[in-house]
Amino acid sequence: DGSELTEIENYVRANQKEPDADLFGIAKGKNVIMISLESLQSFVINEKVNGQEITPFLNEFIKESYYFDNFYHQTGQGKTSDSEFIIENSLYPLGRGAVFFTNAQNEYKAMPEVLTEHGYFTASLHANHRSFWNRDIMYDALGYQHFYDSDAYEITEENSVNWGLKDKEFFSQSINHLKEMQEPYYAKFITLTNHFPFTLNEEDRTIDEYDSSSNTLNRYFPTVRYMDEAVEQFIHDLKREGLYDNSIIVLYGDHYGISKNHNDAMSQFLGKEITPFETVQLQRVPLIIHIPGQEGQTISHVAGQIDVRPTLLHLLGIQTDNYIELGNDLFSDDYVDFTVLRDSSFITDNYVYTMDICYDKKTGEVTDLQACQPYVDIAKQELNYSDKLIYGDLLRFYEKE
Ligand code: GP9
Ligand code: MN
Repeated sequence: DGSELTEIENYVRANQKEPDADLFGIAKGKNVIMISLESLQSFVINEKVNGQEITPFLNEFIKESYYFDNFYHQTGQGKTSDSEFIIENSLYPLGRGAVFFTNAQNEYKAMPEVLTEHGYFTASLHANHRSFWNRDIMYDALGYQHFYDSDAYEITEENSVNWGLKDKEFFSQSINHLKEMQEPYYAKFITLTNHFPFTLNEEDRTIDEYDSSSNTLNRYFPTVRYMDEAVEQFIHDLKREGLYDNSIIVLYGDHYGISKNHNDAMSQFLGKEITPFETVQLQRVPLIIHIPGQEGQTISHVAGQIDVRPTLLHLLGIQTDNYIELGNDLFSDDYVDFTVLRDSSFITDNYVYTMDICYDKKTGEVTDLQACQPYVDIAKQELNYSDKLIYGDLLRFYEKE
């Protein structure tokens, strides 16, 4: 009811942080290009396999971008759709099921809707059937004006692999859609090739597979490299079309690609045992924000997908103090290092808490549970508030200018 919403609103307001004065509005009126990088985990960034760089393009691109190297995915069973939900609402996904299916009839105030109110054209581009993950229904609730789904692409046997259209084809065909959009636009591109089971045509494999007991992990590296090349090609095309300098480009990993089932092989690759602490650290995915005219910087704040929306809206010069968001602006001077994962694990600047164990973040050693205790209830409360908002459809009661 209304009183629950008031309690949550008070909590949100109490935790809200002032945006950075210099960066607020730095990208005002620019196009926003979001790129969802399928199953991309941070452990491949600046790493090699068989002596070869895995993501040579991204490794260069992060040097001229803001790169967040302690950024965690917060998805649950809804996988890609959960990542979309978190990023566009600054709310958590659900502990069970996919919110895209279970609560698509809710009232939201998602980023596409907010940006529409600020004169943006908003679109999602993804070469899969529109009903997958219930996107056709949920995108209306999120306020998307257009969905370029598989019908908007030329998909053949030759240009497809694994789940569908190859990423390089997807991006090159997407350029035409982009050129037709009214500016400024918010365009979200969802890649697909680097998806389990990571199959790739021989001619697209430019680095060798890894050699371990897990064929899944072995195949992961060449498909990650393929996606890296696809993004490189896209950035190149954006420059060629004169679309690069007028756009803020946000790239993020949607969720993990390598599950715990491959811990032995993962342990071989990383050269260390995969403890519960390491499992949490493996939930890091890249977040890269490229702003024209800004120099690159690596930022090591402990952060999560929930923080993308306030960060981005502030860069665009849009105040967020009237919205119900559970994340915070990563550029705020007052940003607090604290991120909660969907399974109630959490990370602070000093500790990692998971499976009722408290770890020292710097050493990975088990430490006194008391050290983590103050945050346990806060983490549960965050998730609880988010669940209440979704299950109670509470945003329908929320009306603010
Ligand atoms: C499907 C794509 C992949 O459209 O988003 O979904 P996933 O299995 O990663 O959630
Ligand atoms: Mn995915």
